[in-house]
Amino acid sequence: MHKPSLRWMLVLLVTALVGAALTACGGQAAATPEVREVVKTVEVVKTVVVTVEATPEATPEATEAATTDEITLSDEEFEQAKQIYFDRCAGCHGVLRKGATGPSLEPENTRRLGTTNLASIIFNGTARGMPDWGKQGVLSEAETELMAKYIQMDPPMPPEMSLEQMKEAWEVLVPPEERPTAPQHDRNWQNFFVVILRDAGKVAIIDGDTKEVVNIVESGYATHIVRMSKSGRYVYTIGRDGKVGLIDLWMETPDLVAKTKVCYDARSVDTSKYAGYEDKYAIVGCYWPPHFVILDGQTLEPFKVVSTRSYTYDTEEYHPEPRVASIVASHARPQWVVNVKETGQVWLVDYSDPNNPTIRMLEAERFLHDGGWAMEWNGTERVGLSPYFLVAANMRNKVVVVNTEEEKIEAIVPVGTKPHPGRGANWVHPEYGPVWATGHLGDNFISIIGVDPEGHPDYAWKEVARVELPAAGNLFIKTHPNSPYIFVDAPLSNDETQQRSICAINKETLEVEKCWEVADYGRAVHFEFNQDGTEVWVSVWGKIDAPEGQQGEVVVYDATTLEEIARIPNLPTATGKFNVYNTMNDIY
Ligand code: DHE
Repeated sequence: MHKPSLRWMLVLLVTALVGAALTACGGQAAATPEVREVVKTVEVVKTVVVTVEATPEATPEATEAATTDEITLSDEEFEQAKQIYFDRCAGCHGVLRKGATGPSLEPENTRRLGTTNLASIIFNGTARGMPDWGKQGVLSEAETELMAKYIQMDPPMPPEMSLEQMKEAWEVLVPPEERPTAPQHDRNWQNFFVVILRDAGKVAIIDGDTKEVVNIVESGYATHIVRMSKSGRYVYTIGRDGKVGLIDLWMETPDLVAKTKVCYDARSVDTSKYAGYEDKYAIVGCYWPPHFVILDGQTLEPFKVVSTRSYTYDTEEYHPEPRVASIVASHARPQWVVNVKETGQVWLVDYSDPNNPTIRMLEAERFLHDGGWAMEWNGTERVGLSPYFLVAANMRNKVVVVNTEEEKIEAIVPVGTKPHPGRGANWVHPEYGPVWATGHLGDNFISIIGVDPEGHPDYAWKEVARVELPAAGNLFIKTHPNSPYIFVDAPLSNDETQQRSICAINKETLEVEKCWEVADYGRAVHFEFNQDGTEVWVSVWGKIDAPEGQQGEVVVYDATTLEEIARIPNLPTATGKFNVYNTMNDIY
C-alpha cells in the first residue's frame, strides 16, 4: 500500500503553518505571543526538514524509515513507559497526547524531532516550562531514552469505566447510622489541617491548635487535593488514580468511612454547599475517562456519570479527551462550576435533580485549569463570596471571569504567561478596591485584577497592577483577611534557592517585603492559614526516598510578624494542605 512520504507531509505542514502565521500577523514579524508560538514551531519544523533534505541518501522512503524503524519496545519496556507517561507527562500533555499545558506529543510531531532531540528535552527541560526530569534525578538516562522512543509510538487507548465498575470499587467502611452524632473528641476540629503526603498516597490530619498529628489516612496514589463538606465534618480526598475517600472528622480518631474509584486519572473533587443540600452530594472531575461523576455525599455511592467529550468552543472540532480541571461549588445556588480544559467550556451544573442535571455550557477559553471565587466585602471585612468565579486559561495567558448568577462569561482578562492561581488571593486594596490575584508558571510577577464592578467600575475585570517577584515558577498564592500579606512560592523555578523560598507581599503597598528560604532541601510549596488567619503554613516537599529529615515537613509562620512558630516534621512529600474552616467557607 502506498502512503504519502513523511517528507512531503512535513513540507505541506510547514507551508500550512507559515501560511497560518502570516495570515495571523499580516505578514509582519510575530507580534502576539500566540503568533510567536506558531513561528517557533515553524522554525523547529523547518530545521528538521532542511536537515533531512540535506542528507544525500535521505530519499523519502529512507526518511520515513529512519524516523520509525528503530522504535521497538519489549512488552515490559512499553508497560514501564506507559506508567512513567501517566506519572510524569499525561497531566500536561494529555493521555492521548493532544497537548494542553504542554504541546501536542502526537507521533506526527515527535517523530520529526527524533529520539536524540526528544531525549535532550526530557532530560534538560525547556525554558517554556518543561521540567528537567533527568537533571532533577527523576528519570535516569535509560528512562529518558525509553520515553523519547515511547512518545514517537502511537498512544495506547486507555479503557473506559462504567458505573458498574465504580460500584464494584465502592466500599462503606462505617455506615452513616453508625457514625457519631456529635464530635467524639474535644479538639477544635474546625482548625484541623488535612495535609497531603503526595508520594505516600496518604493524608495527615493535624490539630491546628496543638500541631499534633491526629491520624494518617490512606487516600490514594499521589493524592491531589482535598475539599471539605459544607458542614466541615467530612473531608473528600481525590487521588491521581481516581480513588475518592471520605473521612469523618467527628470520630474519636478521624478516619476513612467510605471509598470508591470513579476514574483512572483525576484531579478534582467538591461537594454540595447550597442550603438544604449540605453534605448531600459529592462530584469528582476526571482526566481519564473524561467525565464527571456525582456521588452520594455521605456514602460515596456513585450514581451519575456525565461525559465531557464534545466540541472545542472556538473551532467546534470534536475532542476525544476534554479533561475536567477545577470544580467549585456555589454557596448561593445548587450549582457546580465545572471547568472543561481542552474544549474551553465552563459548565454550570445544576444539581437540584442530579440524575437529570441541567447544564449550561459557556464558551470561555481553552485549557481551563484552576481558579477560585472573588469575595464580597463590607469595607475591609469579608462578608462572603461574590457571584464571580475566576479561572485560569493557562496556555492562553488569560483569566476567565464567570458570572454564576447571570450564568454568563463576564470578562476574559489577559495576564502573564501561564497563570496558575490555585484558588487565588482576595483582599481590598486602598485604591483598586476588592481585588483577586494570580501568579504564573512562566513569568516572574503576580497579576492583580479588580473584581468590584459596582464600587470600582474603572478597575473591574482589568489587570490593575503587577508585582515583580525574584523568580518565575510560582505555583501558589494565598492570603487571609486577617493577614497583611500575600504569600507566594516558586517551586518550579530553575534555581534551587528560589525553589525553597517564599515571599511576603504587602497588601497595601504591593511591595515584596521579605523573601526567605523555608528549608535547606526540597521545594517550598502551597500555603494555608489557620482558622483565625494568624498563622500561615507552608509545605516542604522533599523526596520520598530521601534520608529521614529531608522527606518533607510543614513550617508554620506568624502571618503578621513572619516569625517562624513551629516545624511539624516527618511529613513525607507534603504538598497541599487545607484548613477545615477556611476550605468549607472558601476563605482565600
Ligand atoms: Fe495540581 C489544584 C491539575 C501539578 C498540587 N491541580 C489543581 C487543580 C487541577 C490540577 C485541575 C484544581 C482542582 C480544583 O480546584 O478542583 N496539577 C494539575 C495538573 O494537571 C498538573 C499540572 C500536572 C499533573 O500531572 O498533575 C498538576 N499539582 C501539580 C503538582 O505538581 C503539585 C504541586 C503536587 C502534585 O500533587 O502533583 C500539585 N494542585 C496541587 C494542589 C492543588 C492543586 C495543592 C490545590 C490548590 C488549592 O489551594 O486549592
